Amino acid sequence: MNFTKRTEYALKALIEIGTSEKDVPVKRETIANNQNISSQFLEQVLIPLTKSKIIKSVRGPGGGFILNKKAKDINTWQVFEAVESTTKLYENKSTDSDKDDSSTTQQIQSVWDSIDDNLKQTMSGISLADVIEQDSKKDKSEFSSLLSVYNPQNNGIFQIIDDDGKVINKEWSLTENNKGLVEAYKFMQYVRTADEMCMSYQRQGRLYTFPPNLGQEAISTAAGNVVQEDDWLVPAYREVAAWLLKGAKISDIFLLWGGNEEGYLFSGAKNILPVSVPIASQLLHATGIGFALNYQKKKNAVFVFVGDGGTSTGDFHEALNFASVWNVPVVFIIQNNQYAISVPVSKQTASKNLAIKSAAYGMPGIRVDGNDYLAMHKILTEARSRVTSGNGPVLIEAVTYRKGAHTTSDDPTLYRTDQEEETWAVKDPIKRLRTYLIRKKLWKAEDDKKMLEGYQKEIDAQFLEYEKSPEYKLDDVFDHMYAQAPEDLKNQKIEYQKYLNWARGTK
Ligand SMILES: Cc1ncc(C[n+]2csc(CCOP(=O)(O)OP(=O)(O)O)c2C)c(N)n1
Ligand SMILES: [Mg+2]
Repeated sequence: MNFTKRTEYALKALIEIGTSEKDVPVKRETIANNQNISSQFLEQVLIPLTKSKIIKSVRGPGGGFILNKKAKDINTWQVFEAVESTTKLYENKSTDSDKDDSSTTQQIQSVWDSIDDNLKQTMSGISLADVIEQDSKKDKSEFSSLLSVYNPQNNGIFQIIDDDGKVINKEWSLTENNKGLVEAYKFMQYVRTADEMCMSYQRQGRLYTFPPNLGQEAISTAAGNVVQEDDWLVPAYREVAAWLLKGAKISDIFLLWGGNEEGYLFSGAKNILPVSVPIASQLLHATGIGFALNYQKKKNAVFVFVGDGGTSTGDFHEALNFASVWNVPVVFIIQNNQYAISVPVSKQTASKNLAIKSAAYGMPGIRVDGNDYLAMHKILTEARSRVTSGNGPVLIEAVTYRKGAHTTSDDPTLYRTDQEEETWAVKDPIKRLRTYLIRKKLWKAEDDKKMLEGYQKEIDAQFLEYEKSPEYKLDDVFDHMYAQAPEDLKNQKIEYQKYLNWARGTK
């Protein structure tokens, strides 16, 4: 038995007994599963642990033993030290019988002295209970079973309701109750109303730009409802519902697309990052936050968004690679809305689908119908449960369709057909959930009108309020990038000032 194996066996044996509530000896078979029962094991592992008072009594070779203290009070350094130093003592004794005990002890002492103090401290900080917990980690979520049915290798896609809102998949338990589904429907309608109004404000020159969420509301509403207060939300730029449900205010969204960086702060929301326009850069931040959560031993998740186009970036590869290597609690959500501006997903990748990319990184991946709120809520709930139990990251490809333009600067009629838009119109996420609720008598068709009118009034009142907020300073836009602004930037600032004077009707 070599140096590390001895400690490993000792730890395994202690873990076994540590998981038992009662003061019973570890079973003979348990030890047998870990090593060959032998007098060597008794001498090199069990007796040293008895001498160091970690074990109270040993019942014959491999016959079991009883711990002296509770497992949580024993640290791994104590086990290491007990097993290794005492074993050395035995080995030296048998090979060099002339040496007396005191010189052997001194020799051993000098070995311990040379061991790096930092290592010793780290190992002393890890209790056996931590090791036991890590050892007993299991995926208690249904994620793995879902994965075995909807394997991206077979191009499977997880759905609960069809395009007509009928349940087509009864075998999976629902994670959202009726009340939750009605609230989700209302909220998706609220977000769509805000979305349409932002497009209109931009056309009136009251916002600078806007990337519409139209058609993708189920994904971010589900994410916003699954993300917990202490979880982290790492946005791209097309998931307004999730930001609002995390605690952002609609005024933040107006500020943001009105060009005021104050909007990026999402000041009322806990554990959220700013919107990220540099494609896929946010994925690296998510992996870093996941690493920090593990380091701090926190049991929270990170939810991060990226588009189908974002999967072609180097950042996507780097973030997913290290997320898996470091076993971080991150749920990567690809909103596959079929386009990156005008580039269709067929020109984005030669892979069978986007979820399958997870295989290369050693993490599970699954395709989900992103226009099916019930399926999205289910998969994100299971994913959260899985990652927060220490099982590493997951990749979710939410298949959807960007019904609107890329942003207010884009014209999709130049690169896609009416026929394609009509095919996707029947899959609209709000329409589907609405039909489901009406069929189940949880919603009445006639209740929409009043609700939508109320939302319009509310949003407009908030927009008028936002328009009263002080304008950002021109210096904020130009003055913080360089200590000495280059000439072209100085000229841009002058030009921009002229434009603002013209726009405001002043000279
Ligand atoms: C690093 C980087 N390169 C290019 C751009 C310009 N750009 C803005 S959005 C976009 C397309 C992104 O498509 P996708 O990832 O599918 O997200 P979607 O807009 O469809 O939600 C591009 C290329 C950018 N913002 N950042
Ligand atoms: Mg896209």
